[in-house]
Amino acid sequence: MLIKVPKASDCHESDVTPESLYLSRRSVLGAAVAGLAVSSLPRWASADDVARYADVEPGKAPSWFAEKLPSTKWGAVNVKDEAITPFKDATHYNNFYEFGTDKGDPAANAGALKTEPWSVVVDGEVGKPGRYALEDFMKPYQLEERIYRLRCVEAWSMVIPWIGFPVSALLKEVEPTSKAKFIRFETLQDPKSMPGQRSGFALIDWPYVEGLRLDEAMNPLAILAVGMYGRELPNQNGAPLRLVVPWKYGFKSIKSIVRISLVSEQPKTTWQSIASDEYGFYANVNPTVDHPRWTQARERRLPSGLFKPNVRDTQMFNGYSDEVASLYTGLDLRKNY
Ligand SMILES: Nc1nc2c(c(=O)[nH]1)N[C@H]1C(S)=C(S)[C@@H](COP(=O)(O)O)O[C@H]1N2
Ligand SMILES: [Mo]
Repeated sequence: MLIKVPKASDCHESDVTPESLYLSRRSVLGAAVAGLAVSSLPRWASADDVARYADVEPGKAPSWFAEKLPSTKWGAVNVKDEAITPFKDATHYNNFYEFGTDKGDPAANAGALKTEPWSVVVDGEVGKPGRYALEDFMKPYQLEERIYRLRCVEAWSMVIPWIGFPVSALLKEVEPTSKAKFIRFETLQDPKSMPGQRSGFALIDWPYVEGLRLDEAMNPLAILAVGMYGRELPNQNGAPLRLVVPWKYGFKSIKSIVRISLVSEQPKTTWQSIASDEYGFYANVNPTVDHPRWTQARERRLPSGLFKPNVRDTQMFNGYSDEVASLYTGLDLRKNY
């Protein structure tokens, strides 16, 4: 990716929101106070959540989304002691090359993306292939909130509260055959609404493609997200359906998915095809394997100013070693980056 990395300084902890701050926010009551449309807040939202989501712009969630919002608060694994990234940063500092290569381009341009109606094709090595309208595709799944770190290969990171369901639940539903070894995802291709796909910037061979080994996809941390910050996904974050694999660099978390295929061969993925010496198929977050052009030992946790950079050490598997390290026993992570 085409980036400048500010010089990393020592890690400091100012980005951890003190417990006392959350406690003092308990007095904040009612969604209206926060300017949030009541309908866009999850049922479980507490006064704390109202404060935490204070800058969230209300969405226009389709009815199936509101009906499926989780009734219990947290999923199994969450970032507990790190502040959630403000909604404004999470929605205005994006990588979504279909809408342009600048960080502000997706927010500026993704409004043109039509996410309703939306259909998803499931094909390949599955017992139950099909093309589904999104609301039908979603029927079997219970939504839950997962607060995950997101670490971009460009050495910045965020903490985002997603709403989604495990990829494993999808796999159970579509019944992979014994030949299925990988799962492949494809983003919408629509040059009419995606200026990046019609520009002369022909680095990417559209559509954007990503993939996982089947056992990685089965890991409970891997989710398909349909929402964030208590509302449906903003277009620039990959509406209406995206992958989130928090132990891997952000480019694995493919946005605006229209096709999910179970395949026997390792798929050719977008960034690996562009520069295989810089971006691998695995793309596990690994502070000990540097990108050829910059270190991966540290990261800027957004928001982070040029004059007051918020830098922290990058963790192996982005802090999810307990959950995922066993997927890679015996694999040389230096070769399989
Ligand atoms: N289709 C598509 N998916 C994509 C990208 C993209 O350019 N196109 N960028 C990836 C990269 S590099 C990152 S870091 C994350 C960013 O997700 P966010 O904007 O929601 O933070 O999306 C990933 N998914
Ligand atoms: Mo990224």
